[in-house]
Amino acid sequence: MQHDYDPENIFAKILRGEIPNNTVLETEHALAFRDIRPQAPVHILVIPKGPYATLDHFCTAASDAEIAGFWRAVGQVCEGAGVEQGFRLIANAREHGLQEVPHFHVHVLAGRSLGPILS
Ligand code: IU
Repeated sequence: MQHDYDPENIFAKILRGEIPNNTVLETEHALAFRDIRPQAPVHILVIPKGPYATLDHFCTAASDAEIAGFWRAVGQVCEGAGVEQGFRLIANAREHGLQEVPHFHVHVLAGRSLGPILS
């Protein structure tokens, strides 16, 4: 599958320092920051630093070091403050996944009971 990446998307601008963000964690391969429209008391987005549009793009095209570094950062966020009672990860992709920002990101939601998503 061909994966296109738009370098002008908002998260690319955040990574280039062109737009401010509320950083929670920054590592060699990942940036974690607070969502501007939080859906839970804890709503953190974790993004890889490389130019990947979706989870499938990232997991098929990124290096092992990038993949390991990214998921290690997700793990650190999921051990952070406010996540002790559990969390949910969401990764939306493309049109049917209602992905708004075309730079791969994982939502970490926590801080309240999140309710069922599958019935
Ligand atoms: P989605 O998975 O692409 O649908 O989610 C994008 C998220 O990015 C969404 O929750 C927005 O509130 C969030 N966001 C942000 O944190 N900062 C921004 O400048 C923009 C979107 I635009």
